[in-house]
Order: sequence, then C-alpha cells, then structure tokens
Amino acid sequence: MKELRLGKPKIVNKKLFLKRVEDIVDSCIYSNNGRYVIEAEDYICDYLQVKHTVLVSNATIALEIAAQILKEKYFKDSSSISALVPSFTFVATVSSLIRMGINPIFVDIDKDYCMDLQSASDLSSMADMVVPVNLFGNLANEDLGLLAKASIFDCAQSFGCFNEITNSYSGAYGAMSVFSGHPTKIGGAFEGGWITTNDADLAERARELRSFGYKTDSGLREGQIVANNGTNGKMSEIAAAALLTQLENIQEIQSHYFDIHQRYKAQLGGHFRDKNVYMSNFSYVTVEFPEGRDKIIDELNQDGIFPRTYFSPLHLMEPFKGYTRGNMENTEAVAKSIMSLPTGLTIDLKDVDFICERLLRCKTKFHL
Ligand code: T4K
Repeated sequence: MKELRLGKPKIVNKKLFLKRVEDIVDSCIYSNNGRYVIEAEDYICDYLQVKHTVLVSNATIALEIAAQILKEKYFKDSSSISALVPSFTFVATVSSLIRMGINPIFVDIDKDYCMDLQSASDLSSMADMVVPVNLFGNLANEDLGLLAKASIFDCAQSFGCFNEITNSYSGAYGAMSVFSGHPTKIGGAFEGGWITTNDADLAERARELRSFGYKTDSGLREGQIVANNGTNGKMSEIAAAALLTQLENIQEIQSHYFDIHQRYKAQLGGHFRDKNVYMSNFSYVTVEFPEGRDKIIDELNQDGIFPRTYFSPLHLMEPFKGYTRGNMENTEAVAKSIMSLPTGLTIDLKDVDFICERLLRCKTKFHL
C-alpha cells in the first residue's frame, strides 16, 4: 500500500543534481560559501526581486540570526524586548525569538490563518518587534510590519507567493524575511534556509553571523577578525546544489501543487476556507472538520493516508504558557478542526481522488 503523506520530498532533476554532486566531490570545496551557495543566492535574488539573499543551514537559524541583528540594531540598551507573534505557527517561529532573549506576545489569527491585524494593533503598545508568519503559503497582512520598530516576516512556508496587491513576492518587503528550504517545503531539498533583505548592512551582518561572526565570509583563516558573537549557520555545497536544482524547476513544482490543490477543492470545496487564495503558493491543502476530525484521521490512517493537524496553539504548551497573550478564540477553534491533507511531489491526482473518496466515505460513516 502506498503511504500518502504530506511533504514527502522528491528531487525533480535527479540527473542534474547527481552531476552537481560529482562536481562538488571533485572540486574539494564542500562548504564555506562555495560556488553553489553563491549561485543559489543569486537565483533567489533574481526570482524574488530582492537585493540580498543569505543562505543558511535552516530557517530556525535564519530566524535567530535575523532576531539577533535587529535586536542589536534597534534595542541595544533595552533590558527587555517583546515581539508580536502568532501562537498558531510552527514552534521555531517562537522558540528562536526566546533563544535570542525576545519575549513573545501571542496574537490571534485571521481568516487566512495569519496574524490578525486588529488583534496585533490592540497589543502593539507593548511590542518592540513584530514577526508575522505567512502560514500555509497565505500572506500575512503587510501592514503588520508597521506595528513595531522592527519586523521579521517568517516566510518559511511561502516561497513563491506573489502578492498581486503590492506586485511583489513574499520576502521582497519588510526589513528581513526568512525562508525554509527543508525537504517538506515547496522548492526545498535537503535542510536549508535563507534570509532576504534589501538592506546591504543587514545582509552583511547576516553573512558575518552565519560564519562564527567573522568579519569576512571567506571561511576560516588565521588572523580573521571576529566582528560579532556569531554561530555556524553555513549551508553545505551539496545542500545548496540540491536547493538550486529544485528552485530552477520551481514553475513545474508550483503547478503540480496548484493542480493538487484544485483537485481537492473540486471534491471537498465546503471544507475549505474562503481565503485570499490568489496570494498562496498552495503548498498546504488545509480543510476544516469542526466535528469528528480525529476520528476521520484515525480511519484514513488505516488506508495509508496520513493528514497532519498542524498546528497546536503554542500559548497552551508548557514552555510558552507564561508569556503575554491576547484573546485566542480563533486560534483555539481552528486548531481543533484543521487538517492538512497529503500533497507534494510524490502525490498525484489519482491519489487525491482516492483520498477524497475515503474522506467522504468517513463523513457518511460518522454522520458528519
Ligand atoms: N517557521 C515556520 C512557519 C515553519 O513552518 C518552519 C518549519 C520553520 C519556521 C523552521 O524551518 P526549518 O528550521 O525546519 O527550516 C516539518 C519540518 O521539519 C519543518 O521544517 C516545518 N516548518 C514544519 C511545518 O514541518 P514535521 O515534523 O511535520 O515533518 P516530518 O518530519 O513529519 O515530515 C513530514 C512528512 O514528510 C513525513 O510524513 C515524513 C516525510 N519525509 C520527511 C523528510 C524530512 C520524508 O519522506 N523524507 C524526508 O526527508 O516538521
């Protein structure tokens, strides 16, 4: 039985990728800002129309680096810094801030599953920073970035989302944006992440911080100056070659995700939210079942179908319970009913038909 999972990865042009691996092995340059890291950065800059891209080892490190930079730039003398952040997100959005000494202020979500502008405005007098998340490939309201002195857009799930209102890609606005190249992500490959910015100074700082804080980014050399308290956030050449190979095929990848999404929608339309889908990259197929969701998932698992229940509210989890939060009504309601269905490059339209047929059968069985 084929296991139908969400985000199971597949390298699109395996032949080209393996050729690149061979080049890397022969070149003896395996890390420290090599050829493929530079090529992938240039590719992303051209694609998103941003001035600077800094590749790092994953989006969690990217968030930490961005938070450290903005904290040092704007709040050097502050004893306590707080950031508006959704509770309905992947844990790394919040844990990375706390690790950088920034306290989250949890904000509720809107109908697009992103931080709600009104709720965020109501809490903004307490906030120094704001970290909107473009969840499930839906774009958070850009005005959120104006609510505090510093902003980071968490675009981990939104590579390729085009905002037709502002005529720009996700990641091309705001001080700094952060992306994930994890295997489960659209355009992702091996572990990876990157920061985009139009500010040359911020980009330079990010390059320093990803490489131990060294003043230049040319690798470890005797006599280099440590400019800052950095980390090792470098991406290896093999990961960069895999990422570049995927991104060069991004149109094909995106149309596959779009077709899958539309096929689901045609059969399960009533369970989809009425969202601003024209801004999405369709990387997640999210439906809602206010009754019986967990029973349905248990039943689907018997047929090798594995939906996910992304996300559990972070403000209710032990490490984050003590932080400030607003009203969490939408977050808590959505978390109980949402289901992310199998999608990605290993899922085809026949799989979607099978999943929908089983799902609708469950609805009948459980009188939902
Ligand atoms: N901000 C946001 C909003 C994020 O969503 C994320 C990550 C981050 C920040 C941080 O980005 P990174 O630091 O990861 O770059 C996954 C991913 O680990 C995580 O990247 C992602 N968000 C999160 C939403 O989902 P899991 O625990 O759901 O993934 P996992 O391991 O269960 O994999 C999903 C499915 O894919 C499984 O059925 C197994 C399959 N799979 C997975 C991998 C990695 C494979 O078949 N092969 C593979 O190599 O967390």
